[in-house]
Amino acid sequence: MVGFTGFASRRRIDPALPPGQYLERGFPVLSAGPTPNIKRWELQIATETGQRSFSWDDFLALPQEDVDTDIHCVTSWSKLGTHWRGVSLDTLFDGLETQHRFALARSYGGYTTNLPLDDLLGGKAWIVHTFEGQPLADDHGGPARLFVPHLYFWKSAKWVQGIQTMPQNTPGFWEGLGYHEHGDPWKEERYS
Ligand SMILES: Nc1nc2c(c(=O)[nH]1)N[C@H]1C(S)=C(S)[C@@H](COP(=O)(O)O)O[C@H]1N2
Ligand SMILES: [Mo]
Repeated sequence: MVGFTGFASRRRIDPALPPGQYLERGFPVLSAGPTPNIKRWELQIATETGQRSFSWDDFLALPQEDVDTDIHCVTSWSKLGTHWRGVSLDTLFDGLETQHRFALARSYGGYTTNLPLDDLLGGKAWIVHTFEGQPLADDHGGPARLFVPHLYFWKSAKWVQGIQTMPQNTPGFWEGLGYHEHGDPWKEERYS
């Protein structure tokens, strides 16, 4: 029956959609500023005890993982079954000690977002460079973005330049403007 294949019924019955989300088949671009012009890409991972930096070649030489998962934007769209490839944050933090419980990701262009370290480690977050088998497009954060799919997509900083651990949960860009410090889509942690 035609009526049961419509948007509203799909939204009601699809158990993969968190509350208040609708299914998006395209891939909207949401950027708070212009796409930065990155001349020489370098990634820095820093704690209070040490720092690692990776050139593009260093980064690609690390163990790569394929991630098949859903993504959820706080503006209410979700995409199901997306495919990404990149490096786990566990790999990037390997060998760095920290007592800190929080982290701030910062991007080329100045965007920042904060999150508990627990949400970055333990196989939950990556820095990805490939989407659906293609190099990540510039407007989606290419050449590489943070990817934290279990949280709302604003935590997935595009054009990521570095991740720094912090003793306190200092707000990033959207968090400072009233968005939730954590952002779990299943708990609808949209605003603070
Ligand atoms: N550097 C940077 N990263 C960012 C943003 C941004 O404005 N700048 N927007 C965030 C928000 S609010 C969302 S929903 C997603 C959007 O990613 P997309 O444009 O690839 O869909 O990127 C997040 N990462
Ligand atoms: Mo967003």
